[in-house]
Amino acid sequence: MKQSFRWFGENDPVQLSHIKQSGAEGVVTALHHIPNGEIWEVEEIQKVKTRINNAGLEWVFIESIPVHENIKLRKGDYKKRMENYKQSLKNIAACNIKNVCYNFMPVLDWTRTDLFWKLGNGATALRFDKVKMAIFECFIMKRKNAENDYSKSVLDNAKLLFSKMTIVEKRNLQDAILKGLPGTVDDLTIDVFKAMIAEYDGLTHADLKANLSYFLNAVIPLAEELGIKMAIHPDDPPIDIMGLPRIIKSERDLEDLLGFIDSPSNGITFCTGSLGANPANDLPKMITKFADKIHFLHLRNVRREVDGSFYEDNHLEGSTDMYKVVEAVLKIEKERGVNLPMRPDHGHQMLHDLEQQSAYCGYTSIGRLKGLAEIRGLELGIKRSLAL
Ligand code: DNO
Repeated sequence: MKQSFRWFGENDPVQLSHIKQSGAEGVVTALHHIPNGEIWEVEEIQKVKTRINNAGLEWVFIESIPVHENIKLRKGDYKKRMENYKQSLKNIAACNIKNVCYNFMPVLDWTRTDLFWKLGNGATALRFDKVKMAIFECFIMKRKNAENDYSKSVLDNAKLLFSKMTIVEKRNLQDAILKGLPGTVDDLTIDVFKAMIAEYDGLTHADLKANLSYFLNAVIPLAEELGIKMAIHPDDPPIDIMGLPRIIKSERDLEDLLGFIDSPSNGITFCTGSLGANPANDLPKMITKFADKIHFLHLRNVRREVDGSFYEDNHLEGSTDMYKVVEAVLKIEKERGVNLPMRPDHGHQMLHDLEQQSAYCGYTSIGRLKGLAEIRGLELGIKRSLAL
């Protein structure tokens, strides 16, 4: 695996010089200052690339060139937005960057209810709590018919917890969902959020899949011509939330995606955290099955709970057998003769990072460093023992 670290650009407290010290050789980043749907100009791309190279690192994956909402909806100026997307692909290829991660989640990208959930050892983790999600949907944003999407026991717990929450706790929950997470495109208010959701009224899973297929059939031939690998990120969490359809949650969804257009450029970001939150997903089996369509790896481990909640555990613990995952990855790498870019993804906030409030949630340096180090050791051990 090509060990990498995500970097959020100039304002990221984790600097390129820190990433270099982690032992990673690759950087994963995006032009975060360019509004979603606009063209990435060569000059801007080159500036970031040069900074990364000057730090002795390589820009191994773009995460992400976001897909504009109008493309997901196939509405309004979606044709212009698709042309912009294609132009951005041409421009990154001109800078010799050939790997692009993207997602097709409506309105929200990744979602958590707790950004600083205390672990027993004093560190904090990201958490998705089903009961808190129900509180947000049913009692804070008051989405019509939201109650129908939750079991009676979750709703009962939600009512009880909501009655005890302080104003600050309610505000923190709202902020965690609407504007807490790094890498997401917008900071949203409830009103704007409701209006964005309303755009999806009546849009089914099949419709959204058709729109994804339409998008891919427009961009993948160009990507293939340019030698670019597109790698879709699975939905996180892998369930429908806010009444919105989510379509990249399971093995079946990934089969559908690959069937939309057969090309080496139509591939997957295999995120063991997102896919691992769905208990039906057998991750090592899926790695073996989708072998040559996996272009990028996000390795992290969530611990699932019975009601559908989960939190980000240590990278080698949690509900996913990371040994089996890395073993499967190393086998497909050997067969394909590739070294796949991997980033350790969400780490715990711990040690000195607990005092550094400016660090991005899930993207502090020490927690990710620990995750990377653990996975690096696991990789070495498996390689040696299997003589890979
Ligand atoms: C969260 C990330 C996601 C991911 C996008 C890719 O930590 O994995 O925000 O970057 O979904 O488009």
